[in-house]
Amino acid sequence: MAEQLIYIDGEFLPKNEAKVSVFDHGYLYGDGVFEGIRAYHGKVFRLDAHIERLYESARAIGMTIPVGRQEMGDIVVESCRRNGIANGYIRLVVSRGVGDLGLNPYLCPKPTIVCIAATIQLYPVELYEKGLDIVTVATPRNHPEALNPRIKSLNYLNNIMAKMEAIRAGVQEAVMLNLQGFVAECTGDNIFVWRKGRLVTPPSTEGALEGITRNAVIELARRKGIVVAEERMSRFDIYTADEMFLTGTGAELIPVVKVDGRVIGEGVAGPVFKGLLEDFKALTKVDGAPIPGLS
Ligand code: PXG
Repeated sequence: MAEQLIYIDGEFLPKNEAKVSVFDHGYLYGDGVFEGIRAYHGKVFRLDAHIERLYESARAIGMTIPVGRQEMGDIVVESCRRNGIANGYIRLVVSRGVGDLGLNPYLCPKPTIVCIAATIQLYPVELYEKGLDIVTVATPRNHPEALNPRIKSLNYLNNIMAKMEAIRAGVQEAVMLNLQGFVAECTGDNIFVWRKGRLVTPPSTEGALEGITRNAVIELARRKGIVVAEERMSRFDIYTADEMFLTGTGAELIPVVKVDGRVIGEGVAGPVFKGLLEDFKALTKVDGAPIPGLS
């Protein structure tokens, strides 16, 4: 395959030349926002929703992205086209840009835009069949009035600390609670449980990112007549669930079969999960912004 080309501020550069300044506040302070996006079958899945969330995150941190939404969408599609990515993962990053060594973002004249079109494998492939064994961790999700989890910011330390706890405990993923002790989300995934005939997921006000995969799953479930509730959830609701699964652009849909040593449901990927996974796969075939020459 030809050398990977990375978009940086208006140019496509070969991978080994694609570099950002050490004075960029994305690097110095984690000051910036990003999106993780997937392409399936030559189409960028839910591109408009990702662009919308990126601009909302930017507004929330008081950063004006120097290109319009249409152009940003074109950057994503063109990054896929140039790299021959029909099925893959796109990382779109807008950082505060180059400034000096002080925190002050107003001294950064222009945000830096980077787009990487590549591939990703978040969890080992066999776990998509077998299901994850996960734990609740002590690190709480960020308080919304400190750094709102609805902002997809470059500041992932909160989630990274939680992920480290999970890995040190010998599992792949962490259930994160909010400061009130209610279930928020995992480190890079939203949480769903199937319990007493309803599909339940925490609302974004409990400390969850409003995931694009999550929203797609909610739509698909409702379309087939499943009752979906966005509802405050405690660990009790997880331990007593009939099924559990996670959703995210990186993870896609993955079953969870054990939490904190409790077997969830029958301890295998359940029928509600399997049905929704089929529907999700079908959706990725038809939904998305076409990549010229690849769709
Ligand atoms: N919560 C958090 C904290 C996330 O970071 C999600 C939920 C799911 O949202 P989407 O819109 O993707 O359905 C995310 C997304 C990675 C990786 O490299 C993480 C995400 C996406 C892609 C890759 O770990 N997280």
